[in-house]
Amino acid sequence: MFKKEILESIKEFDTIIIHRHVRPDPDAYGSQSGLAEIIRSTYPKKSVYVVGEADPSLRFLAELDQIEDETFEGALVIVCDTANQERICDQRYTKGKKVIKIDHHPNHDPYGDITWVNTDASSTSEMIYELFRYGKKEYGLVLSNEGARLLFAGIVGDTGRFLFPSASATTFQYASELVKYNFDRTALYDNLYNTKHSIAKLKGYILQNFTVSSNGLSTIKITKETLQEFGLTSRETSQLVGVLGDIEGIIAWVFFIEEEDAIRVRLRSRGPIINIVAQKYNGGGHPLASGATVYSWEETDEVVKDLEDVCFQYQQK
Ligand SMILES: [Mn+2]
Repeated sequence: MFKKEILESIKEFDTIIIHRHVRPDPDAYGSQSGLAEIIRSTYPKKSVYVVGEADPSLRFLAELDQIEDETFEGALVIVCDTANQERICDQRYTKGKKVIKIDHHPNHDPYGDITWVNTDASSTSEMIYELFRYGKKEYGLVLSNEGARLLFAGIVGDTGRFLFPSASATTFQYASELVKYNFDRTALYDNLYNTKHSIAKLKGYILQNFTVSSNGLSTIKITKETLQEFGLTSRETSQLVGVLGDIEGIIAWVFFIEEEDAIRVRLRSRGPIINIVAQKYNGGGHPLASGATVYSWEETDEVVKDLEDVCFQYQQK
């Protein structure tokens, strides 16, 4: 139903502007640019733009467009992979005539004129591929090799290379269809999983220093000084959060990364529902992978206490 409405809107508008979340990841880039690629290939006469702040480490996926405010007048705006309005990168999305939300995070903020949310989807890129499959015949949608590369990258990124429980039979089916397109998968993986020396060394530091509580919680605190010592920014550490995922006895873990004026909280779990804790501390996300923000080290102790409770409850089951 939503898919039909979305495709009708795409057909109707001449200018389509596609957004995604701040601090983009491969799924944000993949769904945004993959959808743009489908629309451009299908309707060459339409003006399609992808907007938001660029992330240099994801430039191999796509280049973004710089557009004037006026471009938004009468335009269709599609926001991919973004649960809440504050996280939409480029807040001019409100200037469009119609807004569509396409996302796979819990729908706490159902913004937009059309909201298509599927929390069972591994990634928004998977949903975009589903949209393509749905409209292939009736709307004559075209998916180029480049579009397939982008969507595949998004799925790979959000499933941790098909490792997370979110990778369903549908995910594998779509992936098997996407790899039939002609793109260089090896080059894509090389770009996605190319580790800088500084990141590799911080990874070593984390693996040497982690601890585990009796409830199975591991807590990692990375201060500004540590970041400086390793020559890294807070943003660059995001790819390290999975590093404790396969360690015996750890059922949930949290990274506190000190930034200029806040402490970023990255939460991961192998069972306990941790997004309820994230929501309590200016954040949110998926039940087993979410993020939050606190403003002092005292507050991080509160977060740890809440997480210990959640892990304790989980262990009682
Ligand atoms: Mn995503």
